[in-house]
Amino acid sequence: MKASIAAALGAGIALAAAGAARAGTLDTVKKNGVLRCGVTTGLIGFSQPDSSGAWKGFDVDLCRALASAIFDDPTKVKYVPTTPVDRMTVLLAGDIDVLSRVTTVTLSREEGGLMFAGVNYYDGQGFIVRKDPKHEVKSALDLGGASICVQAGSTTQGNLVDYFGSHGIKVDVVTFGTAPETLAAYDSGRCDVYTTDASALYSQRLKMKDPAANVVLPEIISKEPLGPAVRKDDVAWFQLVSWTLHAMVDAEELGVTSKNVDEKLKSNDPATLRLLGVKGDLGTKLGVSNDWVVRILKHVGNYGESFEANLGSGSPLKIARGLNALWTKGGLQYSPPFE
Ligand SMILES: N[C@@H](CCC(=O)N[C@@H](CS)C(=O)NCC(=O)O)C(=O)O
Repeated sequence: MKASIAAALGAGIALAAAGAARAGTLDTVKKNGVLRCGVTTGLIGFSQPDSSGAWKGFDVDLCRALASAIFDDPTKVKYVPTTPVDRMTVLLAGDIDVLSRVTTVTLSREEGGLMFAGVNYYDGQGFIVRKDPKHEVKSALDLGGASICVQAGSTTQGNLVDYFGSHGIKVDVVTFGTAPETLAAYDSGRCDVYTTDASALYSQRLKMKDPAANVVLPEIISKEPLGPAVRKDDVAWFQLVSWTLHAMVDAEELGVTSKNVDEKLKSNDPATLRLLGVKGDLGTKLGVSNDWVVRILKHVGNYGESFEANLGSGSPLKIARGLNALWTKGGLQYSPPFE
């Protein structure tokens, strides 16, 4: 091995070790007795408090899964609402332990100090317009001259400029600081169009005066892989968050659910026994108990169960699995092996 390569590798290993030693997020969480999870200010299906004030949703389930793995108690979470503008500052300042809120994985965000632990939802940016029999809009390419409401601090704004700019179409972009303001502006007729991640359009449509009077256009103009983020300085914490996501996906693939997990402890499938910690010591090496995945599955469920309950057939959103189906069913959700 060349000396320069060896030196670079050595430096990398030293840096990783220093990072892991320095941050100790898992120890902080254990000491606090609660996980501080950054969520949205309210987005149905992903993170939204119910009528009793309890946070519910697909991104909330990741917080609950982590709390289950660490404390065997999904309620040991403090939810911290964040906006697209302040979410990264809040994480970098150490005010939350993990950010779990429809945030797109991008290089500049990682360069800015974040590390994404994976992708829990493959999304893309879409448009919603009011149905108008006199002036039917069938495509985003019909939107020349339209005013478009968009929330600041999102990838959405840049994609919009790129898309219409590259098609030589002039539009009027109107920016708002919060989701309720953006939605209210569109719903009251201030804008002709509302744009954000397609999943969020289905969610926000439920809050409109007359949801059925609005239609989502067919174009998806960007890639929005959404995932939980942590600070870049704690590799061990990053791995726990990352493998929590994987555990939920792997459980779905292996057919282990919240309902049958006890039975599956007696399975004769080696991959299932390793995932559930009956064989090996994968959990303790991550800093949690060996039955951490059993805890996640009992309290939260596998990836498919969480998807269906919050976003899919068991929810008001009725979003199809699409790209978020397992890789074995034509989608992109794929867990590396628990070995
Ligand atoms: N995925 C995009 C967009 C995220 C985003 O701004 N989503 C809006 C959709 S409505 C949102 O979550 N708003 C809720 C809030 O601000 O609390 C990003 O990471 O920039």
